Amino acid sequence: MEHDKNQPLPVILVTGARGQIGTELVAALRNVYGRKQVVATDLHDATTIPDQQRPYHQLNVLDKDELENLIITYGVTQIYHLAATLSAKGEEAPLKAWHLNMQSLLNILEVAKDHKLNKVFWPSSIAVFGPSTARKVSPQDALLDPQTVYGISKEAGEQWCAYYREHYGLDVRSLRYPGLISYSAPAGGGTTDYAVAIFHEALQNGSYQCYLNPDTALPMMYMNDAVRATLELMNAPAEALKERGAYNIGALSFTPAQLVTELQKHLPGFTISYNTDKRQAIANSWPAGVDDTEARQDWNWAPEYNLAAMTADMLQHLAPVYKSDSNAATVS
Ligand code: VAH
Repeated sequence: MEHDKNQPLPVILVTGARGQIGTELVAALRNVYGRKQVVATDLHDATTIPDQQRPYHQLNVLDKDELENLIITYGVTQIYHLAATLSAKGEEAPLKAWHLNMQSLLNILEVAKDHKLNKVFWPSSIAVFGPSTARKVSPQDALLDPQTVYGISKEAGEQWCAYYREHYGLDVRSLRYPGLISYSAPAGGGTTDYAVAIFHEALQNGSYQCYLNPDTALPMMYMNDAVRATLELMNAPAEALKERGAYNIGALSFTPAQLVTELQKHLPGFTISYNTDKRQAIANSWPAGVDDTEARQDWNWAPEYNLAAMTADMLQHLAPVYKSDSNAATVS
């Protein structure tokens, strides 16, 4: 994607910039608009950030005054608000997760309204779905009946984003991300994290113990597709976007057993074992896949990575990381 030279360059603030999505989204945004146009923020101390990853500011998204100060200082015109507590970690401290996920979003929506920002992106999740579509394919207009605090916060967040769009004319856009798989940053506290950890464990130890049953199908997506979907949604003409809530977007649906079979094509000696934990109940409440017809119709969404392509790309990037490790498996 390229910036339309007839448009002024945006100044984009990203929260949660050091997270799994943020790490890649910041890089993609800087590639399109230039490094200095993207202000990365997260909880990490700024002294730990290398120069080539600046501008960076330490920011607690619950600190509305500091958020507003950064918006004024940099002349921010867009916000990508990624900071949140994910599904599994959220169940360990429900009210803390609710407070972080909701108050941070309300802070973002308020300052975006007050400073008349052009656009806001906020990720929802397939975690908004629950028993009414559990283990099936969730349509865009399915009943939202989340069973986790994270999912409840995403359902409420979708409603708040629609409220600010309808009452204040704020251009807030959102995607219901499936489980995301990437090599550049670890997943952080989600139920789908196994699909990232399995690659690291396969290369480092040649084996992995999966906390979900082998036949638990979940909607998944390679991060390259998720980042492209985000940029394409944010650059779509506003009048094309007909959904009041967040858009379903789909790419893959696979079980741990199917991922293992694909991995073993490259790592024949890789072995798997299964020992389910509380995350199985969360996965059981989620759909096996999503229907993303509306995203394909409204803004031409189309995934590019299937399971084979994702697995090959993950191993190509991660194998060198573990190559020096004597126990590491060799990728065929
Ligand atoms: C989680 N990775 O597992 C996130 C995601 C659909 C799952 O929202 O909580």
